[in-house]
Amino acid sequence: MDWQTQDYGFQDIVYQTAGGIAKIIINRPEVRNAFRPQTIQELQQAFHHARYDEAVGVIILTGAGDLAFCSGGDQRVRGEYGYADSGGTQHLNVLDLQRQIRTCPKPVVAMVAGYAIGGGHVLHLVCDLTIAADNARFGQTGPKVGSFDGGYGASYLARIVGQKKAREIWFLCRQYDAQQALSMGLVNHVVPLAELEKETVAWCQQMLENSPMALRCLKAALNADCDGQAGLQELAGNATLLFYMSEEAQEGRDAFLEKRPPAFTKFKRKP
Ligand code: 2NE
Repeated sequence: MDWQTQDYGFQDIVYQTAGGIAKIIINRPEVRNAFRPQTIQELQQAFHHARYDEAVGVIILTGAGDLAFCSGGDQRVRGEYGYADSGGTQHLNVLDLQRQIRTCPKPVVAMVAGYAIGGGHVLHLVCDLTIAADNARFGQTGPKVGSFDGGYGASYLARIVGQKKAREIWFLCRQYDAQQALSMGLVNHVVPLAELEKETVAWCQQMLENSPMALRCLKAALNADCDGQAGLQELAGNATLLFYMSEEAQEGRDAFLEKRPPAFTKFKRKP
């Protein structure tokens, strides 16, 4: 792929595009791509760009280098109630990023080489698909380092791997290799490290051939199963979007603007 780096002034991440795909790379390999608040803010901006870029249909989230996808929150800037930004304010803003990935109407694919650990494991988890290299290692560390993610990191994990396995992953803080992750449904596919990007791009290109609206609604529908009223809102937002595109809805708008009664009788009541 002829990746074009988009210059948004990012320091902790790299944002690239090519052939309808946006690739967002966490670029802090010296700390196994751990995130600090600035990293999360830049990731949020990058996902915003990818969402609103009509040329982008699929998004890849990955980490720089072969050693890690992401090792979670940067423990060096962890304060008394969150991760400190350059002004000293402490955040847990990765939770906002998780929701942004979930509600992004385009498929998000985690491309994992090396460690996806702690909050980095949850980031791959909330992506729609995960393609793993054969050197990938997965796990949670919270109970070892004085942290936990009781949101998607717990409940969505349990939806994917089952309650017993989710408790094992969190309570014992073990690491699992790519084949183990595949066997418990944590990842979609495992490939040799050298083929990771080629294979991930192939999966993205196959999705790009399919109906964007169908993919969008399916993502919202699959989310709605887990996300309660927020999930229903997301799904229903797509129903409203589709309705707005119809002649029937546009008749209501036009009638208001033209100061006349709406002529809805011409629209069939479908069985
Ligand atoms: C990721 C892992 C397993 C890698 O091990 P290894 O042996 O390959 O590398 P090493 O030597 O541990 O790490 C290389 C350098 O990266 C730093 C290390 O301190 C080391 O630095 P130097 O000694 O070279 O100076 N590094 C790695 N991960 C870091 C991190 N998260 N923060 C700051 N520096 C980090 C191994 O490094 C590991 O287990 N890392 C810690 C994983 C972890 O516990 N993450 C936090 C979980 S809590 C969380 O993410 C979270 C949450 O639970 C809820 C809300 C928000 C965040």
